[in-house]
Amino acid sequence: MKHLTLFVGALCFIACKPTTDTTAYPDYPIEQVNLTQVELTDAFWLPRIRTIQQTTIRYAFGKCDSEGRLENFQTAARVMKGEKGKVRGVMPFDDTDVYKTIEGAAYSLISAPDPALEQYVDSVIGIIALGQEPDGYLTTWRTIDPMNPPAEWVEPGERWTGLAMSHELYNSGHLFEAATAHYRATGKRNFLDIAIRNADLLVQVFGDSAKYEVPGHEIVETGLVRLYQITRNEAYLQLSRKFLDLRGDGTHRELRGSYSQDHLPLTQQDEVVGHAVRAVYLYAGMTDMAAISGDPAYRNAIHKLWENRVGKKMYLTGGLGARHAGEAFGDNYELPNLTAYSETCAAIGGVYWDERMFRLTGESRYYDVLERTLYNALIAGISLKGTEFFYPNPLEADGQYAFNQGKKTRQPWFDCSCCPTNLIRFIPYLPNLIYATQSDTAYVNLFISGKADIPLGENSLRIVQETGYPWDGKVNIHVQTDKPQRLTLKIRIPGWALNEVSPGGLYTYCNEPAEPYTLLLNGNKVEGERKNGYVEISGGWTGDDRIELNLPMKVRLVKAHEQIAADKGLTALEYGPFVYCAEEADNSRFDDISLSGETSYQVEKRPDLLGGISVIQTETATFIPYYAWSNRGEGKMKVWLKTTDL
Ligand code: FUB
Ligand code: ZN
Repeated sequence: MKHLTLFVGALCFIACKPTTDTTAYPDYPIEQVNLTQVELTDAFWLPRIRTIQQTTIRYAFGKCDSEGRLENFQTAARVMKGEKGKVRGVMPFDDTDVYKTIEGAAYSLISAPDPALEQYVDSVIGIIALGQEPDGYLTTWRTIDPMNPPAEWVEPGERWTGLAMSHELYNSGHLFEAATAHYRATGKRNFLDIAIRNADLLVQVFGDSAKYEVPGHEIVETGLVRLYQITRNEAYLQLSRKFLDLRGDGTHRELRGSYSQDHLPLTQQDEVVGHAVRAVYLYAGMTDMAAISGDPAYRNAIHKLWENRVGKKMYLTGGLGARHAGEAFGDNYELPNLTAYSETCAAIGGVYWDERMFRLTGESRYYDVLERTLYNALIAGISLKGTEFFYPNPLEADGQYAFNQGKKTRQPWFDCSCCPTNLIRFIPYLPNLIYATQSDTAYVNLFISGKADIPLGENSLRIVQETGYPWDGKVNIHVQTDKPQRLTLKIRIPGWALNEVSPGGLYTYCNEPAEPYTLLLNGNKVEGERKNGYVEISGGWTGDDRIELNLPMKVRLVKAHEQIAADKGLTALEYGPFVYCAEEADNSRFDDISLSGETSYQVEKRPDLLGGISVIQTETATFIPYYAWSNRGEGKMKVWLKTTDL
């Protein structure tokens, strides 16, 4: 049965009025400025968000339909009525692709209202409701045919059997994340009520004091918190906390080991380990708990984990996960390039974690890593057209190794399509990450053109950003208030503009920096110390003030820590927030490319190439931003290159 109708209407990128209380994360000291308040005009991000809205969401719903993900909900309904049924698809978490596509659609509906899309989403939610059991249980494969799971690595049996791999709680987690996003976007309860019925069942089953189970693939922890933040039902928060507290505690159950971050109590963990996506979702959940409960043990642990990640286990691109085996983090400094895993989902999870760390601490270093991931490992995951994807994101391709689920280039979809649908849910969510507030302080964290109406207690602030970032380092920020006001504005100065590749010293720049940044307020230079990475402008705003930030951009050469064996004797190129690479398509003598401190590196704008990029040009080679590679078919690629004199 075909469910898909065309739904993309006219886009009208206006900031719409929130239909519900959209106060996000009231439990963190710092709050996001919700995307309902932000209207983008940005030349880099707006086209990308539009591509997701106009192409990728429609495409993914089509795949969910043609590959049986929607049908599974209907089959589950028939099975509940006594008929026999067969599961379609090969993953126990295929249901989540439907949820995640709704989540992306919901965020997109806030910035671009589209009644046809909203109606289509409602019809999909109606189909999901069919597959929910009367007591709230919702995992279609188990309802349809519990003795015949879709994959051989899933244990057959009744509900909750083999939780380590069954993905029943992972399915719930994505359900909660998507349903809360949909409720915030539309004010409708249809999806939220499905989530609440499911969460109430989880509370009943897993909240029981005699139950000592922990989820397999984490995400239900953050999902429950999101649901708590909307419903204020403390049972959801308590269950999330219980899942965290039980992990790694072998008193009542057999531990699953480090693949599942289940080898030590979480508050004693200090090394990021195991399945990378599971891990970063877990650490985001721990950060929620540190913020909400204020428990210093969780706070202490997440700081140590974060330092380990960025100081010893992160790719230059922000990518996470060194090993294909187990889709996992490697040992400290184990960061191979050709065989890097760096799953797109892990980059996205890393960003979700970084953003929480910022809201907990107010330190810009978390945004430095977030930005590095965003412009490199994360957007590399999707093609310029929006319909081809990477699952792993290696930093080298030799034209031989089929790194992307058996292919040497991007693929239109996967049997396990976690990465495409994660991009769908993340990219339209991005406007939430540009600004933040704390009492009478507003933070500018990302440089993205657009307008934002920023509530600050009794007051409010309108910010208009105009910038050519990330290709250009000049940012004009127009600050408007209704009347003169005393407020503080904190503007993030990116680490790359301060000669720091990333916190923790895993990578360092090895050529001369550009000129220092400058910041002018109404034409006058703003001097003074940065605090926590921010230039702070406090005091009386006149109602109409202009800030000009200039982040001089220059081609930078980067070296890796000497303990990263894979990068020994090699150097990489960066320009602004971008990591660059050499791709065979631009370089006929690809195998001869080398870098040197003496080489002259020219930056050239190429509006005609790869959707409009700046290339770095030397006498013998052309380099493109890493995110743009593999949009011209198979071929070789390298981020780290032989270096003659550095
Ligand atoms: O298990 C669900 C998702 O599938 C994981 O997050 C990905 O790593 C992929 O294995
Ligand atoms: Zn994935």
